[in-house]
Amino acid sequence: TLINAQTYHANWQSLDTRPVPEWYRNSKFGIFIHWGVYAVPGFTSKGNYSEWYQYAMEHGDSATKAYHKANYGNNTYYQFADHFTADLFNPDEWAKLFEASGAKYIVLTSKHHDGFALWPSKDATRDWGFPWNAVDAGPHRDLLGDLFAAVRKTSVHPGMYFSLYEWFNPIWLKDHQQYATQHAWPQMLDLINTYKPDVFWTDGEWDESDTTWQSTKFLAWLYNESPVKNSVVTFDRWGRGIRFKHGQVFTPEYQPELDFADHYFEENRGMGFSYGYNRNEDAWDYNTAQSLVLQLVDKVSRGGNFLLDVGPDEHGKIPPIMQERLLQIGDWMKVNNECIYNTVRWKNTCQWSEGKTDYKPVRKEGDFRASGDYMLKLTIDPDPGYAVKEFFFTYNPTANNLYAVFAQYPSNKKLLLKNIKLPKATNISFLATKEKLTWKQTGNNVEVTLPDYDPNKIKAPYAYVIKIE
Ligand code: FUL
Repeated sequence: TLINAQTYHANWQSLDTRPVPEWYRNSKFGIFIHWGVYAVPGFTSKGNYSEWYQYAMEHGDSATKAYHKANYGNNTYYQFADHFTADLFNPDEWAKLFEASGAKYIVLTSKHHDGFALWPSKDATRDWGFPWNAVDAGPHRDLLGDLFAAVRKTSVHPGMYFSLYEWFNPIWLKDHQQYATQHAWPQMLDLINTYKPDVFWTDGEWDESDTTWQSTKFLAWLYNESPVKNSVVTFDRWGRGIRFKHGQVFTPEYQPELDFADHYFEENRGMGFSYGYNRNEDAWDYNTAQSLVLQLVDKVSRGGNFLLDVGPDEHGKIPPIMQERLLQIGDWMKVNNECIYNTVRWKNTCQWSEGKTDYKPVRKEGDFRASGDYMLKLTIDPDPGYAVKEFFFTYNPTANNLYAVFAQYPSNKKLLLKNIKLPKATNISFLATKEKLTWKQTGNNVEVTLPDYDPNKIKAPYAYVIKIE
């Protein structure tokens, strides 16, 4: 589909007809990066977002206030910029790590709600009245430009997050409309024209209407005239009341229970509870590799994408536990990515206990931001002696291949796919080793016999895949 085959008008009716770019739909997996001055304290109480440090400080969050007092006395949030050194930042290493994870795009915070710009935004320094971007202050380096350049040497698409509002910007505090016109709008044009991102992920929209932000005017320009009009993907955070209603890709945030059969979506979340690095989190607050792989598969089986966040520290290092998770996902992807890339939602997204097809992830009791094993609770039995009946399905329409993904390897080596009729000539294989499997149709069901499980043959035993072609 030619994305620019038509002219888009500055209203949702027209803008909503723009197809979601194919490269993005086929990519399925992206890396979110929340990096900024908030990485210096890198703190919040468990279950909260550390990138909200300044807000928590100013609005009297007791844990943040106590932490700040004890470690930084009367220093202001703005003084953190001096310690945001990025002295160990190696963009080529980051890019290689992202590529190794199997992700196909990144979304870097060009600017979060604190207004600090990771690129040399003259609008930032001018409107704040002091150096407030990564070239004028802190690392004195165009962090965004350098990461984009590195990523462009790989198979990963460069993209950025952009917060429309800024909590304490002097102009915002005075007049929202003036702020939108004088500050946010020129910054958006600057970012698109200078860095030509393939992903433009707005946020911080909720305090104003799409009229104040001039969202539809911006999108019409972006889709019709901008240098990325053919490639760029956008989302649904464009003004109060717009999310989950208008815009290109819907953005559930720690909301795994939401399903969008009729609209493209991308679930985003951190590996623990926060987006920015939170040094208060422990190993057990992080999702396991298996949980993250299954969450990716869950999104993909519903036809969506998964945007998984990392929070680098103030030196520019991605915390090793996050690196490790990305590498683990990558190990799994190397063997199994065929069931991820270029797939769509099949008629059944999953088969759950006893043939149900309406499985929904559940949150752990009492947790707003469910930790990772919310789904595993339902599925993982380390050694089921019975036939496994729980699957996620993904479908490649071009090749006409169906994939069934399951999380436990049964000791009796049996799988039972319910209500599926397969032609006699169907081939079923074990994706990790390409071994051909025997199967038989019994009434409405298909019984598959797996190979003997040899852990040496399977590098990343987080989820197993059979290919039905
Ligand atoms: C939210 C923000 O407030 C969070 O800090 C984070 O950036 C998330 C992706 O979007 O609405």
